[in-house]
Amino acid sequence: MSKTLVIVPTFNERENLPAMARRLLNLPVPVDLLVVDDNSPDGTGRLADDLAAQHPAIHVLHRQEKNGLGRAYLAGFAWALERDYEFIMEMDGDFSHNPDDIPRFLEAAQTADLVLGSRYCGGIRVINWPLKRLLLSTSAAQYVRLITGMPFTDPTGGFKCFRRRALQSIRLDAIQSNGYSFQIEMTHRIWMSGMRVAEVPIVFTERFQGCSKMSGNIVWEALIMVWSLWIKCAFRRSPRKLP
Ligand SMILES: Nc1nc2c(ncn2[C@@H]2O[C@H](COP(=O)(O)OP(=O)(O)OP(=O)(O)O)[C@@H](O)[C@H]2O)c(=O)[nH]1
Ligand SMILES: [Mg+2]
Repeated sequence: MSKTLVIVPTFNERENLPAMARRLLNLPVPVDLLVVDDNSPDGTGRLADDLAAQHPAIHVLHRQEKNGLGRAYLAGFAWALERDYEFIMEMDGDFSHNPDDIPRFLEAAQTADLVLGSRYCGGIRVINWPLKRLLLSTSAAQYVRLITGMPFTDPTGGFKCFRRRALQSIRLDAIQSNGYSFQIEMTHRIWMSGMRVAEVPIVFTERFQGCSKMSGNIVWEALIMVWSLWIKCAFRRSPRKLP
């Protein structure tokens, strides 16, 4: 068993999953893969089972219905914490995130509890997005920073590496949000608990295969949730100092 688990949530990713698994297994650092599939109608779950039967480093969690990215990750985190993984990663299964970046996350995680992949530190690195979507994402990043005080350049990003202790420092069963706001809420809780958070630059490439699950609801959820995070931590805009 590797010390690193890469959790990939999937919903209708059959075109991407075999290539993704191959790329992960061929990295210069050993990683295990956990596919969390929400009963994809295109048979991604069965495909994942076939891959898992061939490779001991591949595991699959099946969930009965499509329940959003956040719930899928929470199930994956619980699975990881029941085992001995030290580095627990989130990554999209549509190649928007480049698996070759994983060693840089692991290097940064030697001295951090949470490493965020950032599309926006030191410039903008997003490929194949319409201007409208880029503006939505960069404005959301500034909005989150303004309200919560979190000094990170890309708080809605979904390419991340958690140290085991970072996930253990928060109550995972209290996480409420699901879409983009899930990413913001996880980072906010860990940052507020006094853990060390680092950023590594990444290039984000919009999917070439399969279909998008982005919706207006996800955006609204994030806009509102940011205020509730700030209120819940008694209007504090900086983390507590650890003893
Ligand atoms: N298990 C599970 N996976 C999901 C769900 N929604 C999305 N995913 C997966 O999460 C990853 C990111 O989802 P995307 O569809 O790329 O969502 P997005 O990045 O917001 O949208 P686009 O990049 O525009 O396609 C992909 O691997 C999806 O298959 C869900 O409800 N359940
Ligand atoms: Mg995507």
